[in-house]
Amino acid sequence: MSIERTLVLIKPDGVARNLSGSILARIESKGYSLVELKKVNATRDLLEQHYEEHLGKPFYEPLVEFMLSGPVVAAIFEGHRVIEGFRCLAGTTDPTTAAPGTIRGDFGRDWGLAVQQNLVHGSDSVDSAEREIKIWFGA
Ligand code: DAT
Ligand code: MG
Repeated sequence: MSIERTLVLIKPDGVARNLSGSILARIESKGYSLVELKKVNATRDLLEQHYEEHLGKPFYEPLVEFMLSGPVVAAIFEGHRVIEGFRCLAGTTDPTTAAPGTIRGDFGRDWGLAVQQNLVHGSDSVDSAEREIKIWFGA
């Protein structure tokens, strides 16, 4: 068994469209356990830490602005292989082509903006999960 924890964010588009409950229900239905949950207005400083790997990319500034545009829901989920499992449930980055049945594929699409508004974030490795959980929830 490899019990992991992952950071899940419901981005401002998901919160504004009242999809938080539906998204959290899908994660719980797959069998992962909710450890922590909060609604937050992120600060630029927090987002710059969270997205440091994307600094300098063309979508970086629109991404940070989008994440500042409204509250997000931050959650920690736990379970065996939850990092990979949640990313699979979320679907690929571009919501237009994310597979039907995934969160992004079912609820999202490309709105023609500078950044993909794709409803959710999930950590992509054990190291990122540990780093991101500290950023959003503290040690
Ligand atoms: P993911 O969220 O699937 O892990 P990522 O870490 O590569 O994707 O990028 C972070 C976010 O930045 C992503 O959820 C949406 C936005 N983004 C990524 N690539 C993009 C692109 N080519 N054009 C516009 N927005 C993009
Ligand atoms: Mg990522």
